[in-house]
Amino acid sequence: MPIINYRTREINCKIVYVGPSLGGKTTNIENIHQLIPDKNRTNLSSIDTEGDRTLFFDYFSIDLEDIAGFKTKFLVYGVPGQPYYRSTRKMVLNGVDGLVFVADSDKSRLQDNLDSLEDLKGMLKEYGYDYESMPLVLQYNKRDLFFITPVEEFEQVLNQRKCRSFEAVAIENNGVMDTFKAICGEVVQKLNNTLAQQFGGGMR
Ligand SMILES: Nc1nc2c(ncn2[C@@H]2O[C@H](COP(=O)(O)OP(=O)(O)OP(=O)(O)O)[C@@H](O)[C@H]2O)c(=O)[nH]1
Ligand SMILES: [Mg+2]
Repeated sequence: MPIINYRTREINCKIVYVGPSLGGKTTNIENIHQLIPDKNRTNLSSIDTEGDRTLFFDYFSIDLEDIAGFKTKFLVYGVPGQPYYRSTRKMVLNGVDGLVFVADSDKSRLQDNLDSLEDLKGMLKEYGYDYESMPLVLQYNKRDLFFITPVEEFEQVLNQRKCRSFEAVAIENNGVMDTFKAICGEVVQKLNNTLAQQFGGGMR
């Protein structure tokens, strides 16, 4: 549920990139950040990284135009994928409104993708969030590699909810914005439903 502050008339929607370590979450976030005009976004903080591996989290926010008199922001986070950093991942997931699961298409990492999804479901449950109704988009990244998990297999084992999914090559900025737009759309749609329930009207 997005944070709606009626006094300051602000709405914050939190989008979190999850998935196995080295799957491409930070690469997605860096590319999105670069494509958003400076005036509409904060700097990107990649807090505590070691080489390619995020040890804390990635974060930036985007100011949208005022919607229905509310200043609306998307807060974009990327968690650390390494199993060891579960407590940090869980902290970042607090208050999440939408998820992008970045899967690594490298065939040898199929089990890591499955483990990461189970870990995610477990953390959402611990917060009392409903995985089945949470806005979620899947991204099958690294389609440029030679030995890759076929999309049909990913759809069967990772996408039982039949969410929207995208193939991507994040290092070439391929599929990155399509994925991001899809999750933004889902989050706004859910926000609309919430506002409509509360006021009988929503956002356009
Ligand atoms: N071949 C290939 N490499 C990619 C692609 N996307 C990202 N990478 C590379 O994969 C490595 C890991 O990418 P990151 O974006 O740091 O992965 P991450 O999911 O943030 O990893 P953690 O922070 O450890 O959870 C980097 O060397 C990227 O350049 C892709 O589409 N194809
Ligand atoms: Mg990272």
